[in-house]
Amino acid sequence: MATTLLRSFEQAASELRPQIEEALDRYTHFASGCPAQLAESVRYSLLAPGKRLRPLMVLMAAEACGGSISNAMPTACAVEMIHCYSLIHDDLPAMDDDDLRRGRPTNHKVFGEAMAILAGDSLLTRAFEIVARDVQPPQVAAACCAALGEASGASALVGGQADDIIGEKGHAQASSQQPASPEKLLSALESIHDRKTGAIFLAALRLGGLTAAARPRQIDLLIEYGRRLGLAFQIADDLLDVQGNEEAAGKRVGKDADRGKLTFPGLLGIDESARRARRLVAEACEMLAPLGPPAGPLASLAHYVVERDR
Ligand code: GRG
Repeated sequence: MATTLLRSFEQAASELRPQIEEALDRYTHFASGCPAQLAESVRYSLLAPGKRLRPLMVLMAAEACGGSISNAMPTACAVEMIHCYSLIHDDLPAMDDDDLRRGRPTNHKVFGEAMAILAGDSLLTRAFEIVARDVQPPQVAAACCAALGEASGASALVGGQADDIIGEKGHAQASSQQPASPEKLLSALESIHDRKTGAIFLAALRLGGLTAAARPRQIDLLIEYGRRLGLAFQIADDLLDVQGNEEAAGKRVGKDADRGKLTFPGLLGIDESARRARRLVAEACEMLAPLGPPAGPLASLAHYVVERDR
């Protein structure tokens, strides 16, 4: 079953990814005020070989609700741009300080810290420009902008990142004092990931639904699917950091343990984490059942998320 679903994910993704790449390329030809070095820095990270999971989610969610790929494409690109901005900024020395991303040296290693910050800023702002201008009708564009702003703002992506940074310092101090209970640590970990990873996943699914003029019930189902998918993705990401291979992953592995970071395998062990991820995927797919065959690609994506090696 899972092998069939994985094959069907590869097939759907191989049809959609070239369309996503073409649109991302088109959307990053900036007007004449943009310095060549800044454009190069933006395109270096955005057009690097990412998995394109979030834009695939937008497009597959739209299809699951009877919408079209062409209507959903601007929001798919906007979500990928916000994701890419967050990776560029996360890799900076002031944040996670990484030197490898998507199999290449990180943006600041090539263009310098200032240009990396500005590339992230350009991607974040371009995302909203594209949605406001290219999504029709205007009420849907406004709803998409609001959902994107919420998911990438201080109470979600940025807030989760801030808590992660605050937590890393607090964790180091707390480990010399009274240790927190495993339940408390698990709930703190889930809260950070709900905001750092989950919020953008949910926004991707919501935006896909909105561009397809989905009914509220359809959006609710996508969100319930997305909650479970987001957590499964994060558990899989933590497992890859323990068991993965740097060449396949295209980023440094083993760094969570090096930094004493709170992770799912660290709290639950490898086997229980893997079981939990598979259970979440099964539950996620159950949520899609009422959407019928058009939601098949989303089900296959959920399986890919826990089976992937990068
Ligand atoms: C700087 C505001 C700000 C936020 C940073 C994205 C992020 C928040 C941190 C990155 C570190 C991390 C491990 C995040 C959680 C998982 C994640 C987002 C992994 C990368 O996503 P993939 O695997 O990457 O979909 P690709 O490169 O394939 O798009």
